[in-house]
Formats: sequence, C-alpha cells, structure tokens
Amino acid sequence: MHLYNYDPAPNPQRLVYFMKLKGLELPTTQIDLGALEQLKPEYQAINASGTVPCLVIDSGEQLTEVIAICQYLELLHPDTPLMGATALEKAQVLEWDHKIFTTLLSAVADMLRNGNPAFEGRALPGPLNLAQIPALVERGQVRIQHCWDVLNTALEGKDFLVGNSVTLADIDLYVAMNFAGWVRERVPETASNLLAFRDRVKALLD
Ligand SMILES: N[C@@H](CCC(=O)N[C@@H](CS)C(=O)NCC(=O)O)C(=O)O
Repeated sequence: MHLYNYDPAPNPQRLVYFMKLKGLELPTTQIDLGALEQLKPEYQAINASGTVPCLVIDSGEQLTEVIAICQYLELLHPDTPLMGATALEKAQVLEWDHKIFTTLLSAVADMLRNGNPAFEGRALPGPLNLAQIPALVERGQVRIQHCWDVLNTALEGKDFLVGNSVTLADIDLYVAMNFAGWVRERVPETASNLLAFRDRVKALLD
C-alpha cells in the first residue's frame, strides 16, 4: 500500500489523525499542494482527479476519498474502532462525516477558494479550471455561522459527536474548525460546547 498525501491540507489531515489514533503508519509520498505538484502529469497518472489523499493498494487500485480510505483501514484494522461500534453508531459516524463535509468544510473551502487570489482559475479542487465566484465568500460566512449553532446544540451534554469515545466524526469536526481559522472565521465565545469539544479533541489528537 502507498499513500499520497499532503499532511497540512484539511482533507489529508483527517486521514493523518485517523491513522495516528489507530497507530497506523503507511509509506507515504507528500504531494506539495503549495508547489502545485498535484497538477503535474506524474501525479495525475496516479490520481486523475489531482486531489489528495490517494491510497494505492497492492492490486494497483486506488481510493481517493478520505471516507473510503478510512473505511478500508477500519476494516483491515478493527482494533480501536473509530467509525462506531454498533450499527447505529456506524451510521451516525457516516451521517456526521457527510454533514460536516458538505456544510462546514465546504463552506470554509468556498470562502477560501473564491476569495483568495491564489486560487484564481482553480475555484474547486480537481482538473476543471473554474473561475471564482466572489458571492460565495459571503454565503460561506453565513453557512459557517449556522454550522456553529447547529454543532454547539448537537454537543450539548456530550463529550463526542457519536457514542462515548472519539470517532472519525470528531476528527472531521476538529479539522473543519481549524480550517475555519484559515478564513478568519472563529467559533463564537457563546458556543461553549463547541469550544470545550475543541480542547478535548485537541488533547487526544495533537
Ligand atoms: N473528496 C476528497 C477531497 C479531497 C480534496 O479536496 N483535497 C484537497 C486538499 S484538502 C486537494 O487535493 N486539493 C487539490 C487542489 O486544490 O488542486 C476527499 O474527501 O478525500
């Protein structure tokens, strides 16, 4: 197995933390997104979508979505389950993973990629050279504020999003909260459950 990743970027970070909690290490090549190595033909021959992470398994097949890579590693290494223990917990981890990806993480990405000149002509990851849409910056801000409310309520009386121990859902939320800092969107002081959650998960992950 070989992993292509870029540890500082948010989606790769979800996987880095997942593997850290599992105690897993894989041979890894860093694809430097800052140097646009993901756009080079050498990497596109490995992963045509030009995104990281990408896990190439021994058969030569690839997995290019964090959720699929985590699921694969969870099944191969079921000790220290990070994707739920019961049928309901497993479904809840997927539910939160999808929700966080499509709401908070996507809103932060919209703000970053549509507002920062570094992403001109590359407003979405991948091979399409799409123009920025400045209105998505303001929309992203509104979406993020809404997410803080929803997540703060979801964490009322709970240490973790699902069950009684840390899961991929918590990793996703922690990474997305830090990613929001990239666009200077801070969790409001009133969102006390969310702030306590961040400290709790940070102590486990960092
Ligand atoms: N669907 C992918 C998303 C991966 C993704 O968007 N990765 C970003 C880094 S956070 C990327 O590769 N960006 C490349 C680019 O901006 O060209 C997943 O969940 O793994």
